[in-house]
Amino acid sequence: MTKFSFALHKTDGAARTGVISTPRGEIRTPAFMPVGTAATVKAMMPESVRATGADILLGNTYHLMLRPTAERIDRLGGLHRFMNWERPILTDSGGFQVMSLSDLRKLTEEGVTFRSHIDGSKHFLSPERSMEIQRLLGSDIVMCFDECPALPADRKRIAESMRLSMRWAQRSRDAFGDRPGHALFGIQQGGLERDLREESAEALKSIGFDGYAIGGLAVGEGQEAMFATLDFAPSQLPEDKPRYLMGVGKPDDIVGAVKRGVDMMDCVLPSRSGRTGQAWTRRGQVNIKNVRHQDDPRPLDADCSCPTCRNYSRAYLHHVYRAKEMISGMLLTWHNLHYFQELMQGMRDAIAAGEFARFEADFHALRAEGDI
Ligand code: PRF
Ligand code: ZN
Repeated sequence: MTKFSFALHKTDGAARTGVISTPRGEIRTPAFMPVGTAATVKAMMPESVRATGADILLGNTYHLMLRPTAERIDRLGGLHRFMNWERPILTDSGGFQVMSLSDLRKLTEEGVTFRSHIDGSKHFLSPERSMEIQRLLGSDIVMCFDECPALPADRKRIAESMRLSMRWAQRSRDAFGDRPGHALFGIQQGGLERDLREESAEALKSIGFDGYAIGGLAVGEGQEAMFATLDFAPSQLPEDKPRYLMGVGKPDDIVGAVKRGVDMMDCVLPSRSGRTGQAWTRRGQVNIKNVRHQDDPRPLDADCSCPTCRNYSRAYLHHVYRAKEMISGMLLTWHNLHYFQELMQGMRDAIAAGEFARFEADFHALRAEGDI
């Protein structure tokens, strides 16, 4: 059986390209993971998600434990079977979503008690319970249970939270056990501070993980501060293991993160903004709601090969958005996911060719031209 492994093929500056091998298939890096929170990438069939170029999806412990529950998904054959996606799935551990979505949270050394945002029912998550849920789901890449303060926060709060997350990382490792073919990723915390990030990286490395995430960024600090942190954080983590920047981001965030040594990312942006009338293209954003599109026979992006751009006009996309037709979210999400995956493929090719600097310059130059 294929075990979980990571092969680094080429580096260009700090940027890296390679392949993660799992029993459910390969993940080409740098990789963008579409978000399938509730066992669906909203508005997309799984085969369509694959057609955009995705190698792996992200699922959420928090949402699935509340509805339809991990035990039910297990009885029905696991998350892959349940949602009809046979390729790799990474699941987030729940702590971050509890903090951002649930009501009435109570955090202790043991774990976190909270009320569901759906029906107010009471639940408990701990490193041990999160590992159990992610095992019941059948997740290929399991995330440690962690906690992360929104920024700005004071240094003392960030340090204490990071140290709690490191104790939880050890408990996650112990509870995960030895599961060949499945991976457990540690999550670095420590806000924007180099020494706290270093302390966190050392703690994780001494426990030992199959991959290492950079958590606690894109939580209100802004792109400049995030990039300043990414100037040192990836190099504090092992070179021979995948590095995953959680919850990032916009196309320019993604390019900047890859430039600084990140291998994996996830974000709701392409799917969520597809449902609110926002399209992302190589020339920048298009707001399909705008009346200027109502008589426009051109595609969203004449250079895009996705089904939306090959077959539909801006006028049609504008109309179905205005008419609140379901196909609106479907067509824009497909285009957005296609664009994000094409961006990743472009970066993988550029790194392999030793031309990442040129890729980055072209990326910014085309967006600066404007007039889309
Ligand atoms: N931890 C976990 N999930 C996350 C984050 C984190 O810090 C973030 C921060 N951007 C997004 N998702 N477990
Ligand atoms: Zn398109």
